[in-house]
Amino acid sequence: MPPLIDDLSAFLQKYRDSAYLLLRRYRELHKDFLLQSDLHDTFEQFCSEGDVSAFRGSPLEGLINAAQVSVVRSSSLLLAVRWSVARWGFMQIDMDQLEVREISVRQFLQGMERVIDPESADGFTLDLDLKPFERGFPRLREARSIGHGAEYLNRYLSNRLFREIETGGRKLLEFLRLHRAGEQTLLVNQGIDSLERLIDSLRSAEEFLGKQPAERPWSEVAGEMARRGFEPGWGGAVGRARDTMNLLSDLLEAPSPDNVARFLGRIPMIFNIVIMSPHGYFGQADVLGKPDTGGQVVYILDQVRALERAMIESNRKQGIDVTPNILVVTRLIPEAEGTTCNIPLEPIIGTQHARILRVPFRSESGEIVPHWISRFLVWPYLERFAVEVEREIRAELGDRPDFIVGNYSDGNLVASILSQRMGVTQCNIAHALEKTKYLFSDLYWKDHEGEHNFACQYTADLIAMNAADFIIASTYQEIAGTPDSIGQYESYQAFSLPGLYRVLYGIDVYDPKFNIVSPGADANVFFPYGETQRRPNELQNLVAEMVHGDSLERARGVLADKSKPLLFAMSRIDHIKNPSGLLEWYANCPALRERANFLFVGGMLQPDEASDPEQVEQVRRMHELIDEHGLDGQVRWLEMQADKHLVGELYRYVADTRGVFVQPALFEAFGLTVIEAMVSGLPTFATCYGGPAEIIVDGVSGFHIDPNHGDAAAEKMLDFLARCDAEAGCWERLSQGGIERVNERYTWTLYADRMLKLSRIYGFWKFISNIEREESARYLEMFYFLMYRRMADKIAEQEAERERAGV
Ligand code: UDP
Ligand code: LCN
Repeated sequence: MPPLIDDLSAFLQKYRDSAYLLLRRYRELHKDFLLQSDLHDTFEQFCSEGDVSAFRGSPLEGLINAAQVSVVRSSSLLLAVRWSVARWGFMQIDMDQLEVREISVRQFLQGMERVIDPESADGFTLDLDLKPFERGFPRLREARSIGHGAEYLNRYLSNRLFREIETGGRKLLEFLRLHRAGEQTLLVNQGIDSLERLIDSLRSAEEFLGKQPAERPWSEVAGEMARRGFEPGWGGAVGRARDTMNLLSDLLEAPSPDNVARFLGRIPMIFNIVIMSPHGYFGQADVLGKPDTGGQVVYILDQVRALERAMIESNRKQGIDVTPNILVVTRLIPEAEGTTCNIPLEPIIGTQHARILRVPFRSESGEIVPHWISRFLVWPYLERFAVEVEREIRAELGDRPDFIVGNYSDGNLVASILSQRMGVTQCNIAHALEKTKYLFSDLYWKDHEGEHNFACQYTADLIAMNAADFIIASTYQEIAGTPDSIGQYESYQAFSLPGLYRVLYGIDVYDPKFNIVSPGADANVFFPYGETQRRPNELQNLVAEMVHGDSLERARGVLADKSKPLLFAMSRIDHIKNPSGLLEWYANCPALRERANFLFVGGMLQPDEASDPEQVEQVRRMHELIDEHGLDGQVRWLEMQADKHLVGELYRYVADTRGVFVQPALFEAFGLTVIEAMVSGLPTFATCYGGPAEIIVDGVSGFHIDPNHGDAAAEKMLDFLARCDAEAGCWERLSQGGIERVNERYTWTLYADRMLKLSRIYGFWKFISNIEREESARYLEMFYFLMYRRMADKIAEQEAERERAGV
């Protein structure tokens, strides 16, 4: 609970001298910005030194503990205070007068801007504020409901829609009349032209169907049903069709969130899906490890297979003979570097009809861009790309799609352009937002121009987040963080790009558009080590040779004592993944080195094969550590492995050695490797920053480690391995805990069912709320044209300049 300003003022006045001394300490840190740790540690230090017992449990301590960041300006301390999940307040303390007052978000942001760009802070700056568009739109109230938007929306819809049952019923009928599959009319035909007619026809149809055997196919009653005004889509057989009609009758009589959800969940609405993923190398083989190419590709390919299965099954149940069509749309790269990224259309393995459609990036003059482009530089191409994509998908599908899914900032922006142009329901998936990865990357956006271009990216994010009908997050923390840390989406609520614009209200994580739908791991590839009959012998031998063999081809280090368990880590080799951090903890812990070998799979062994300076640094550092600590007999480093069946066997092989998996990232948005390792039966130690903190229940299905405290992390691993020696069944308990956790929560079947349900619920919601949404759409359009486009053009100019200069 926020302390009342009056209580705070009274406290500061009562303990004036001590409070003054504490605040002086903050000034003496001589920093413009104080982080949570600065505020907290200084407070603790101060309390431990003097007789200030009154500070304990005081309103001042409450304030300091909740403050996330503060700005020190002469005698003022401005604080951004997070009272609870995504509930913010802003305060100013006069450190001389010891007076405190509440300030607005604008005043706080201006305070930050004054440090960086005083002229623009006090000048006339654009305030981006989407709050006025909230009018009348529902908002969740409880932090625990965040991420369950669809459930909330069902409650809201059943109330709003049927507040006046007649109006609600008519609206629903209008919606039902929209549905078609190609030329085929679905659900209701022209014969049902009023709510009264619908209710009568339903009665008659239910009575008729009630006399038929449940298993009788719809085709045999289709004629009778059409006479009553009903077309296919109610059920493949009489039993299911009757059920669906009962659901609708119940809903028209007494709507409840449950029957709204169940009825909408059955409506055949989605036959054609477009999934946007422009950047990187999107392919089915030999792409992982290429720049900007990682888990997102794995996620989408698995997602497509699961969605197609679920759509086929749902069509079958509803009695619709339509083949679902899924197109993954990505960039065509003529200089494909040994991948298939130069092929315009490619069937997706393991599906019946899904395809990858590749469309090139074009320069302003229309020429195809031949080479790969970093994800930080794609912005100038996206609008032209979107227009060409629209033409291509209409040609491929013969129509507009029913549903568009965006991925990452660029894919989400293109999805919102297409959704707007074609009037299609849009969903966003972030995978990883960049904003929380780099401290103050918004405030210091100018330092990132040319390389990361975050200002343009965050602008695209704001547009796409607000345009999306719904947003899928892999975990709760991705949306709203934890009680102590800020969520990735939450960080877009209020921030400033000094000199460009200031966001007073960018996105609200209490918006019911947010839903948690977690991905899974491909169950055909990643399965428990104990399922020995499923494990191919040849792969087992190959993996044994790779890990415990002596060949140094594309490998470094040969394990001297092959009987030890393995500490296994696998990731792209970059700064945020922190493989060199883990190697350093291992190197500095002799007991751990004694107890286990270290296996790292990822990246490249030669720094000159790396594609960016961060990678070069990681590769160099890994070699340096191995040299410095003489680790060649205890460490085996294999270059990244692109064959997923081999990777699946690697996890299981490590489990055979009674080893563990370690994921030491400084921050991990979700972490597919974490669930792959867990479901393979490997006890997993993973970073406490990001998704893994939620995936793993510490001590039950794995362990959390803090990458900022490597010694403690190494101790935790050592302690576990020692316990496994002393206590029979200890390793197996954790191994089983991980398998169960993944099977319960992280499977593609769960994912696809929920995703399809959401697309129907939000499709209906979009239909109902279309008029109100137009207002914010116009505002966003303006923002796109006046802000985003300008920024994208600037990046294009920068790049052209670099090219001219031959950089
Ligand atoms: N991966 C792989 N070979 C490697 C390294 C990683 O096949 O050498 C796969 C891994 O199995 C996982 C994906 O790449 O499916 C990485 O996804 P994650 O979400 O862990 O991280 P990202 O790379 O997306 O940040
Ligand atoms: C991107 C990341 O950084 C990972 O944390 C995710 O697991 C991956 O995308 C798939 O969503």
